[in-house]
Amino acid sequence: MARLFLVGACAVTLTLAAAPASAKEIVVHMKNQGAAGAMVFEPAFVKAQPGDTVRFLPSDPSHNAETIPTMLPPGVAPSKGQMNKEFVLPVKAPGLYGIKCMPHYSMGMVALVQVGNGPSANLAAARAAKLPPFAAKRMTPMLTQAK
Ligand SMILES: [Cu+2]
Repeated sequence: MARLFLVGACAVTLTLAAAPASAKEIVVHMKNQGAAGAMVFEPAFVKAQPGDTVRFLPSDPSHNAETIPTMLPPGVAPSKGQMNKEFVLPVKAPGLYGIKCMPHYSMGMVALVQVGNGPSANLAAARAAKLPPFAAKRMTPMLTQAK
């Protein structure tokens, strides 16, 4: 009986460790028209904590979300969502994650996800990344706010 109780207590501990009570779900819409203009992620600058879920939704057609390889925390592999499909960005490692929509990258359709409170290990690298001019125009103010 005592042994069963211990096993139960361990299972509860493991469950709590896997899914922190504070884990949040953050939704980013992929839109043809938003407050910041045409072809936008909304919101475009997102702050998350490790273990949160960042969900990119195809609110309008003809978009995708994928990581910008030069704007990822050290050791994080690039990931890519399909066209017109939801994309869930894995945010386990702290740092900055640059996101683009492939068809509208040159039109400035980019987002930035800051995971953790900073300072991000890849802040300098992310600021140094070369982006197409319209993408850089939207990304630069977000990188200025990012820590
Ligand atoms: Cu797009």
